[in-house]
Amino acid sequence: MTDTAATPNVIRRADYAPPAFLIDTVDLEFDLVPERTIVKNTMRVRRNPAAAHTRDLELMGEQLEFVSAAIDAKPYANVRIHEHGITIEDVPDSFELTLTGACDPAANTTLSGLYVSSGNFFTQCEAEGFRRITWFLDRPDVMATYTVTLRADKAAYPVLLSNGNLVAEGDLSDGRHFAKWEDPFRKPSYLFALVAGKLVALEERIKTGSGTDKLLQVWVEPHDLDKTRHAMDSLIHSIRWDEARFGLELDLDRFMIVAVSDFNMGAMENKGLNIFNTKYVLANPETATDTDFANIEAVVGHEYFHNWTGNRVTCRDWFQLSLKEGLTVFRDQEFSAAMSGGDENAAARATKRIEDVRVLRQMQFAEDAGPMAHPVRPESYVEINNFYTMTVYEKGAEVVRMYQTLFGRDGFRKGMDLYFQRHDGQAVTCDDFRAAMADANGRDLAQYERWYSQAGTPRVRVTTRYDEAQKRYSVTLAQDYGNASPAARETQKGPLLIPFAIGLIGTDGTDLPLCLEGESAPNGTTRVLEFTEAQQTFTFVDVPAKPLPSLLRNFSAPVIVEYDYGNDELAFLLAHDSDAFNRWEAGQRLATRELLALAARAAAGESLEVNDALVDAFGRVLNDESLSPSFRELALMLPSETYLAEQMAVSDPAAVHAARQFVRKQLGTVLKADWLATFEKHRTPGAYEPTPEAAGHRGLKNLALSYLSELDDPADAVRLATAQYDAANNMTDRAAALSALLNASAATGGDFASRALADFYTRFEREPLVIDKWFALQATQRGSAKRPVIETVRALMQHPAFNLKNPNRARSLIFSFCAANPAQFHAADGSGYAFWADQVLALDAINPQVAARLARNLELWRRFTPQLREPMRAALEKVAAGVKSRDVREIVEKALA
Ligand code: B3K
Ligand code: ZN
Repeated sequence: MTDTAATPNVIRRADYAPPAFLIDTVDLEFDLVPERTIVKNTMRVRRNPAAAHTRDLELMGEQLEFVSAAIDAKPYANVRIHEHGITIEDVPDSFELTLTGACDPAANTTLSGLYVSSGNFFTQCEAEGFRRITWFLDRPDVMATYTVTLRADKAAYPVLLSNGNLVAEGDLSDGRHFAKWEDPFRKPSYLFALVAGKLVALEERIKTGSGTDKLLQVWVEPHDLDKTRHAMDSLIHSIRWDEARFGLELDLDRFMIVAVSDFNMGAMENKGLNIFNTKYVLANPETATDTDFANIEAVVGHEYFHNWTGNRVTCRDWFQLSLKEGLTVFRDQEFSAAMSGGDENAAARATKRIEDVRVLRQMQFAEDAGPMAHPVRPESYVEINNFYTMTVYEKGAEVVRMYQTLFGRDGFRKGMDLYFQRHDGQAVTCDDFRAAMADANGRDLAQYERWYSQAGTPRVRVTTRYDEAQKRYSVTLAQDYGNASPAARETQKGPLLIPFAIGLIGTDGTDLPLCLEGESAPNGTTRVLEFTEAQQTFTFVDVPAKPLPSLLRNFSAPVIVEYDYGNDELAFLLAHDSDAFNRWEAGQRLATRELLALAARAAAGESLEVNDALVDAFGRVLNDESLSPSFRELALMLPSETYLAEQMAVSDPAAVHAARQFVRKQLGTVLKADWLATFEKHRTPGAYEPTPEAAGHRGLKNLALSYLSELDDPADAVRLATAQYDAANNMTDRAAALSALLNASAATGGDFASRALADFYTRFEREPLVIDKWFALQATQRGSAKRPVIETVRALMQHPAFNLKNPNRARSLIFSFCAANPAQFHAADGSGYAFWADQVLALDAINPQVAARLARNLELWRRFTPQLREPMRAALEKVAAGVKSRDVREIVEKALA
């Protein structure tokens, strides 16, 4: 069933060779039956003039039953079927090949290839799922035009969809019907899709910039039609934004989004037929939180933007994955910033930036520190699905963003225009993208290649010197890779081109005009220094008094900055920096420093006491009405336990938890009156609106509630949360209230949550995405010595609504506990790790891609305290001994190596 391989084969970028054959057209005919679907695949094949001659044609295929083969319509017997596909021996230079085979979608629990979910058919082909549907040159540099005919029982599958345009449909005998689709654009096989089943659509017709009519559809199961409006609006906004910002127009007459509840990831950009996890489509105020609404907008945008960055111009090979993913993440980040008002409003823009950087630092920096560390353009892989990573996506987006930081929006646009002018319709490389940026801007970007080829998180150490007599201020930057993991160190060759944005703040808190040595006049108050050497000094002249540096403004490069700020300086930056990102950053540095000091004391069994400077600084932010609510929410959120544990020389989750809870309780207690006032002030009465402003008020109000739930006497929090739970007209408030009740219960040993928890379940029993939240809230609750959360999780695994085969449900309970509840997961008795090993192995037999994600949860095991390291290693070894899939094997073998 699964991808077994005793010795995994390593695929290397250096071994790339063009395909021996090309396939120009593909004609697919499907007879859709859950247990045995017949696929007839007719291809025009020819030898590739750009490749060495081979006698045989090798096509990939997996889990397929062979039925027949024909060349130029005559049966052909010289074929060999094997584990990895089919060999068609001794073929002519140019021919029509017809292969007929069968697959079993009903038994396909991997959710790769053709599968059944809730009685409907769906496909997922990226990266290598097409070969589970039919034999093919299943690699992205083989691009063909597709015609697809779908035949199925009409009552069971009234809707039949594929890529492109519907060109024919009609009834057949025996209650069956058919639909024929043609996609006018050449595409790689990973962008193929079909959907068949009982679905309904929200439809909208729009005109795009050139005046062309387009049909937009969001397809869902009938009971979900009331949750499609936001996805449709997000799609329309995406189409408008891509026209305005990049001059890119929708190229098909019809664009479809389909929601499916069994899906391995977020969504998939199949040409004209995007398939989405329901989580990133379905929303109404009762079922979806503000975060869900924002995520839907971002993912709809992301997949839509792929139509140009990924589909029109695609990847030559999978090592180039960041060519489409990094670029498209950057595009969706810019889109979300614009939608939150960020094009006019710097504070709104900073909020989005802060959220993105938090994810990058917590997740991607951690990836860089472990055995899976790899460059944005990896050099090798065993299973490509393991390389849809934070590095390829999020660091990749930073690498794209830095072009814009260096060349400005206009220069970046010129580069994009040249990229499409040169490469539309092609399968290309990261080097091609860099060349377009370089040529459009008249720059040599040879050194910039290192951002693609070097792994690890760069560290920039900053020292400054003020020369009172000369009024000169010099800033010395030194770059290296700090304590990079061995996997990262192997790839490092030399210094990077780092765009380092800097400002200088005067004693009155305002920005100084900046004049670098050699310049005749000051130019702006933020400068992007091009830092290219291992060490470099930049000198500012005419600096009237010793300034305070604001470093790496707006996080202008994905690096760690080390500079010895004093606590008072950080408080000053938090109060005054004109760069909103760095205001937030100053608060985080202050909090991180304090929390790490407290964690060290907690680990040593010493008493804890919070520094007044931190409480004062947080109190000022809380009451600073000049700051937007969403910025205050972010600034008042302490760094996560996971992030803090990663900052320790030796990670100690229990000590981090003790320190962070202690500070939360102190902040809750000392600022109690302010939290209560904030809670009242930021209520959003009236009809729910998912706007960024309203979401900002709710976010700050609910943060106040969460701090209040930490108090020794949580009566206020319990009263407010209970009332909010009962009166809520939206999921954001209802879930936040339930979370506060769970927290107050854990903090005090009381039982304030059980009524609401039971109510929540019965109220939303028919809404799977809400029941996912019900599982996740319980899996991430604090728990206590009396009732460790693992017991709750084990009990919930027996709940009738739990289902390991549904990835969303597995993530809501198992992943939430293992990845989002570090203090409980890393219990000293190793019970969390034993649970993890059992679940990885159980999932491995069902769905290797999902199992491999969970498997990554222990990869940083060597960085933990010795007491935890041993049970972690034992759990990893247990998985290594029982693993079946190549996916999970690659992860655990790298972790143990
Ligand atoms: N391109 C898909 C991801 C496919 C993952 C395959 N394991 C979604 C996206 O990034 O838009
Ligand atoms: Zn993507």
